[in-house]
Amino acid sequence: MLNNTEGFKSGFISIIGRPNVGKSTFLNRVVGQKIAIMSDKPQTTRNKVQGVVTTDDSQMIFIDTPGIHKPKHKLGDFMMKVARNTLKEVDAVLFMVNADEPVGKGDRFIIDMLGESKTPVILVINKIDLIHPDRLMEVIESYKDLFKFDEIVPVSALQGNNVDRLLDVLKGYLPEGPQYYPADQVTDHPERFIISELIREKALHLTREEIPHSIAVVIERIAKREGEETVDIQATIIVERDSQKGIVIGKRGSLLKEIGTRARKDIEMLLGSKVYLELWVKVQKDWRNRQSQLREYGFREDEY
Ligand SMILES: Nc1nc2c(ncn2[C@@H]2O[C@H](COP(=O)(O)OP(=O)(O)OP(=O)(O)O)[C@@H](O)[C@H]2O)c(=O)[nH]1
Ligand SMILES: [Mg+2]
Repeated sequence: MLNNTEGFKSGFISIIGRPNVGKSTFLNRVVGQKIAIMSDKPQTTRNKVQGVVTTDDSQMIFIDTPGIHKPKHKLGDFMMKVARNTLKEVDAVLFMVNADEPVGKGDRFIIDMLGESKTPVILVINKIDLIHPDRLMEVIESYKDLFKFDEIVPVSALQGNNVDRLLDVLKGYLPEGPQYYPADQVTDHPERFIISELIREKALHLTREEIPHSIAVVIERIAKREGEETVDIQATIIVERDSQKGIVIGKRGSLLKEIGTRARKDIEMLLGSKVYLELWVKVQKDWRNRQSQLREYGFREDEY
């Protein structure tokens, strides 16, 4: 903790919602840097990802969480525990929904969860760019009576509409407190984790059906070349079946190459140096249901 100036506001804010509503897009938008991966596949985020936003008179620590869904694997159980546990330790909750979808069973489930806590809850209606402005009132109405929301704020995380207003509103709910992180720090996640996520993101974007969900990425080695600006990275993409391995590698290695090319660009942006990325693919049968594998790939319950 760096100081405890009077009048300075700070706090932790959980972003919670169904898969795919735009939680990670919102996090990246407010911190102004890509720290959480995004995709149009549900259940993209698997761990909690913290993003820090510091202004002259406040510091907000946002916690992006895995989308709430019915778990079908041990990995899913882990993801739901992560999302639920963040609710206990925060000063405010952003409950995010998609303006372009009707209230669903998943939303009601989350609302029941929120009922257990005394923390302020702000309903964030995201993706307003997808609906006609005339429909907005109707969408707000459909949520208004489901819960005693402290505020309802419509935004577009993708385009940035109304995001500043949401931050202003949110500040009003934060207690006075210290600056927890240095002003220039945007996340507490190690680079190693973000690098593995960026590789996973490209694999998600380039595959379909069950494959995106079957992928994990393990970084084997990161080393800066002596006397050069180049960083060598070796990573393994884990899949669950032999058939998936073939698909991820692609014809004569074409898909794996494309994943590597796209990931390298993002990693170079992150590290600010040239990157030489080497990717391997390995089968680990049914890893999403194996506790030991989950631990090895970084899904450690004792850390949450
Ligand atoms: N049109 C539009 N699309 C958006 C907006 N915000 C997010 N998206 C898109 O919605 C999809 C899901 O975004 P994510 O940020 O990965 O969603 P998430 O809620 O983190 O999803 P999970 O991690 O799976 O729970 C992506 O294709 C985004 O580009 C928005 O404001 N408008
Ligand atoms: Mg996400």
